[in-house]
Amino acid sequence: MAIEKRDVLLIGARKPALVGGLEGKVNLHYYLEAKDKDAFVKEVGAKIGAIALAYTNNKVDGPFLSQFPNLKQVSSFGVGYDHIDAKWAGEHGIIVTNTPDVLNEEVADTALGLLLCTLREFPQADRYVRAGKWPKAAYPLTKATLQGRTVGMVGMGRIGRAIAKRLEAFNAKVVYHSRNPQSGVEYKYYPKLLDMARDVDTLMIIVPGGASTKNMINAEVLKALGPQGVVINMARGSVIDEPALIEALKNKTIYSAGLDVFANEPQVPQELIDMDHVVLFPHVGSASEATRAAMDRLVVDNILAWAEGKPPLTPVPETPYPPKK
Ligand code: NAP
Ligand code: 8YV
Repeated sequence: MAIEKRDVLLIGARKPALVGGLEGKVNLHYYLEAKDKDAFVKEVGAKIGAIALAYTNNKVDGPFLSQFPNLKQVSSFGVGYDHIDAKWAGEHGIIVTNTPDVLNEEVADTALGLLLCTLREFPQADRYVRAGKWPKAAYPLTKATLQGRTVGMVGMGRIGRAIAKRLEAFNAKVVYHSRNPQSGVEYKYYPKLLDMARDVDTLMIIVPGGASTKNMINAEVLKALGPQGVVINMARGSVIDEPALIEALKNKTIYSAGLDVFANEPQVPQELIDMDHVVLFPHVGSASEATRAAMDRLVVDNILAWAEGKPPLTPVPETPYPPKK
C-alpha cells in the first residue's frame, strides 16, 4: 500500500539542500512565494503537518502557528530558536526542533577569530596594508593582547565549552557565568554576572537570545568590566543593551568590542560603523558551506523523521519528546 505523502510548509528561500532533501518525499508548499499569504494559508493551512524554517529570522509566534490546526512539528534552522514561541508550541502539542552540535566547532572557531581580531586589530592591520601606509611607517603596536587575559564566559553550553577549550590552548584563563553550574565543567563558576564582570577583563557571550537574557550586558556590567574590558558577542544582539555598549565604547568605559550579532541586524548602528577600534562581523558564526550543509541536513532529517512517524532527532527542551502529559 502506498504511503500518503505528508504536507510541509517551507518558510524562507528555496534552499537547494532543503528542497533537494524534501521534494518527492513530502508535499512541499512554498510560503515565501505566495503573493496573497492569507489566501494561501486559507487554502493549504489545514493540510500542513510540519513547517521547515530556512533561516532564524522568520518570527514564528502563537498567532502565526495557530493558522495551522494540524501542525505537529516545526523544524528550524540554527541552534538558537528565540524567533519561535516554543513555549506556546509545547502547550499546543507542536514539537520544535533546532540544529544543535553540528555547528559547535565552527562557531567556536569564529569566536576565537573575532576575539583575536578585536584584541590584535587584524582587520585594521589589513586595511593599513591596503591603504598603502606600510612603506611610510610600521603598523602601531596593539595596546591589547590575549596573553594574560581572563575571559568570563557568559554561557557554558555546547558552544561555550568548545570556545573555552580553544581559549585554554591560547593560554587565557577561563571562568564562567550561567544560571546553574554546568555539570562536568571545572572552570570557576560565578552565580552573579556582575561579580564575574568585576573579576575579568574580557566577556565572551554565548547564551541563547530571548526574554531571559535580554539586555543582560547592561551599563552596570560594562562599568564593572572596566577600561581594559573587551566584549565579544557571539550570541544574539538582544543580549547586549546596544545603546549602553555604544556609550561605554565612546566614553572608554570599556576598551573594545567584537560583535557577530546586532539588536536589529542586518542593520548596524552607524555609531559602531564609525568606530575604527571595534570589529564587526555580519553574523557569520556558522557560515561555512560545510557547517551550513550539516545544519540544513538536520532540518531535513527532523522533517523526514516526523513524516515517517519516527521521534524527532533534536527537539528543544520546551517541547520534549514524547510530550509531557
Ligand atoms: P546551549 O548548549 O543551550 O548553552 C546555553 C548556555 O547559556 C548554557 O550554559 C546555559 O546555562 C546558559 N544560559 C541560558 N540562559 C541563561 C541566562 N538567562 N543567563 C545566564 N546563562 C544562561 O546553547 P549553545 O548550543 O551553546 O548555543 C548558544 C547560543 O549561541 C544559541 O542559542 C544562539 O543564540 C547562539 N549562536 C550564535 C551563532 C552565531 O552565528 N553567532 C551560532 C550558533 C549559536 P543555564 O541554563 O544553566 O543558565
Ligand atoms: C544561523 C545561528 O546560521 O545557529 C544559530 O543560532 O545564529 C546561526 O548559526 C544564523 O542564525 C542564520 O540563520
